[in-house]
Amino acid sequence: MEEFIRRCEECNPGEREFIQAVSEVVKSVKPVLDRHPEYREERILERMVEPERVIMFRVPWVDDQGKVQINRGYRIQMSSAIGPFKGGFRFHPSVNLSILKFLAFEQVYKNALTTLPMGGGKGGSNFDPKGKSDREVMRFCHSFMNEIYRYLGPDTDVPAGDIGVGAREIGYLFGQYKKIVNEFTGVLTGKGLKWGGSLIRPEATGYGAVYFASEMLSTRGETLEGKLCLVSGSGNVAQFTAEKILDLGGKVVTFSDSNGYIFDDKGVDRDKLAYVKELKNVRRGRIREYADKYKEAVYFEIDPAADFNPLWNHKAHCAFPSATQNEINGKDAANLVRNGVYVISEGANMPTTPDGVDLFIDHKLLYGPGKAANAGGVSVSGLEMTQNSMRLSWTREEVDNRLRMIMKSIHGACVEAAGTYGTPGNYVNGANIAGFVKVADAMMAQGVV
Ligand code: NDP
Ligand code: 2IT
Repeated sequence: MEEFIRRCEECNPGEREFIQAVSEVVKSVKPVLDRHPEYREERILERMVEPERVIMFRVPWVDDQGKVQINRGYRIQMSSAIGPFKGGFRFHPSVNLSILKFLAFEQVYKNALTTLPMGGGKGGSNFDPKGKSDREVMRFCHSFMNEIYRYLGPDTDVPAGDIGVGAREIGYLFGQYKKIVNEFTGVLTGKGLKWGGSLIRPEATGYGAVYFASEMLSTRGETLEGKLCLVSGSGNVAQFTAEKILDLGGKVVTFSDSNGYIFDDKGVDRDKLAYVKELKNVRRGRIREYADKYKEAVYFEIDPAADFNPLWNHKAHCAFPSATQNEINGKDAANLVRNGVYVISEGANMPTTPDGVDLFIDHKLLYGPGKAANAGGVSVSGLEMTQNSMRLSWTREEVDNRLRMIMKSIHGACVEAAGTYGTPGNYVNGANIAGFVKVADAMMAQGVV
């Protein structure tokens, strides 16, 4: 296994996040490979860490001053073993090959867990939508689609949103795809409700992460009622995580963005949540403004150079990291444990560093890793694809019920796989093993392709 990781590092130099994601899966599935030598014989793992296809391309566009701007676009088509490539686009200045490969790799196992037929992919650009006008975002999205459209299709590769890609960006991307291909198809998910989108898709990741936390709590005969919750981020996932926590009787005391976080001792109520949605989705403002409006809240800057994030250093029962990768390091994890947090449900992808993950597992916390806990988003994307194929749309209740059932089934699959391989209660092993076995068996059946 060490040799495998070493070779992987050699083939993918400098890809820190990708190696981090691969290492975790390799560690989890070792007992599966020991029990099933046929996976080793067929070199399943070696094949899984090599994307089926990587597309990198120039994205030129013209800004409002008439100046030419150039960004880099990517699509990682990681695995189509169990369905068309599926996974979001991320637009953020930090985007690079390593980050997108880690996301695409995790997406493969996540999508396998959803019970729906979806392969894994991820894409995006180092384009920063912050501070750009709607017209600039539109011109960028159109240019991005001018190149990537030829690799997409409702039965080939179906992207969606992620950081920096929401309803506005999906609209512009879809418009250009339709224009070029001259077909109205379900080639993207997260579409507007009036043109092929699914009810509950915006809510799905956050709601799903809370349903997953409820499932974990139910193993101890508990619910979210009365639980004190820390939420990071203030974007799509964070907002609907908070909404569902409120629905289930919990209390949310934090939100953040890349500059800082607010702590609201009185709790975020429905009105305050509506304010955050308007602040972030309409005005595209900063979370600092929350503390200007609500005097009971305090705002703290986050120092990116500090070795811990003070958001994770408050007394609470549950934590819902919903911003970005590696936002909880070893020290933050220790602070969470010390403050009594015993439920962690990851809305973000890989938000906890490996030493943090080990600490949660050693302390036997209810720790739901991203690829299980945040699978609700892509699950409802899968349901959007189904509705598009059938050319009809389900009600809110129908989609929400299916989402709840899927999260319950993912939880069950994790518990079962973890138990089968001798690590009961370890959702990291459970998610990695259950996802791996499904994809590996499909690859075995399809031969060396
Ligand atoms: P949004 O763009 O809506 O929101 C992202 C939030 O995270 C913002 O508050 C943003 O702050 C903050 N953030 C982003 N990057 C950083 C950073 N480097 N450091 C600190 N804060 C940061 O994205 P989503 O809510 O959609 O995504 C959040 C997480 O959830 C990501 O990890 C994503 O991969 C994951 N996810 C999303 C799904 C979805 O359906 N949208 C599905 C499954 C997982 P700021 O405004 O300052 O940038
Ligand atoms: O990380 C993820 O699962 C997403 N950003 C959602 C992907 C999707 O295709 O809905």
